[in-house]
Amino acid sequence: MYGKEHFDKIKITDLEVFANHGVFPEENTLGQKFLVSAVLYTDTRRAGLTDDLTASVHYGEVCAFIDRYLRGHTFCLLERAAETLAEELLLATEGLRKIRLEIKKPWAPIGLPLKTVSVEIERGWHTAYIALGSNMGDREKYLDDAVRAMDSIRGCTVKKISHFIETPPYGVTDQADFLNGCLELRTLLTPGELLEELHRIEQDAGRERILRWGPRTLDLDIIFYDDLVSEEDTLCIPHVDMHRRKFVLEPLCEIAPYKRHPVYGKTVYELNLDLRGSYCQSKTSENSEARL
Ligand code: A4P
Ligand code: MG
Repeated sequence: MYGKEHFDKIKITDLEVFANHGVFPEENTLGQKFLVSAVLYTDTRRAGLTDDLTASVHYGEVCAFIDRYLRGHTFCLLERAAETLAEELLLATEGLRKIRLEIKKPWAPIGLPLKTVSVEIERGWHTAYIALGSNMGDREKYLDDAVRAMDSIRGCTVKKISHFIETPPYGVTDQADFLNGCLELRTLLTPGELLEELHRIEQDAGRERILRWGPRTLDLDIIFYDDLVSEEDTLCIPHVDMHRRKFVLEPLCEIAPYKRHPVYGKTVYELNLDLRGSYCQSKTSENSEARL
């Protein structure tokens, strides 16, 4: 699990559900016993102070949901049952930030005596910041469509959007001006899955990868994903060059000024100030060189 937030826990232990999951056809027809345990990560403080159930996660409803879901579906694998159930619970339960889910199968028909076999997973909501850019065609429409497309991905909700700003090209400077913006995304996707979705949205916008840093209908980059540090070539998070890019920091500063870069230790606001400083300095030194 990424991030450093701490939550309270509501625990459900060994909820018994009679269902039909398994790779053998007999299992799918006869059914068997499953035991479900869950740790629900949430904030119980307000419920603790007010004694108001609606301020907390209702464990009775969660149990009923688990029972209904596992009896209403038939999966081959415990992995699939756990994965889909965890996702459905996170989508359906307000205030549920993370879940640890274990599904045990004490009667697993493997022809050997065992106490139980189980699959345990932990899933939760993450916060990602995405930079958007376009310098071809109807730039505003490309960015607006991209915001809508991101919001409609299953398990993704756009929480904040910056204004879009006009910026001169960075890197390859011999091209049209860009329209840039940033947004905050609440997501259940892993960083890799999120990148795949962003590539699909870029492709739907007719994006062609001809020249690195070249003109594009739509560019979507992951700037932060919680406090994750990932150093893979195909996915470098935080974005490797974000601290040098005014066209990223300006709009990001509008929606997340106090978000702290997990490696440099500075807030977006501070990084933006630094960039302005160095930008002014380089302008000054250019001018002083010109005067000499
Ligand atoms: N990749 C690695 N890390 C990431 C990440 N955090 N987010 C990989 C997204 N992708 C990431 O990107 C190349 C590969 O980077 C991806 O396949 C992915 O696996 P790309 O989008 O195919 O190619 P690109 O965009 O041409 O290259 P790059 O290096 O991503 O360019 P940038 O950094 O996106 O910069 N000037 C202004 N004013 N405004 C702009 O928006 N944009 C660029 C492009 C240049 N100049 C600009 C702007
Ligand atoms: Mg890119």
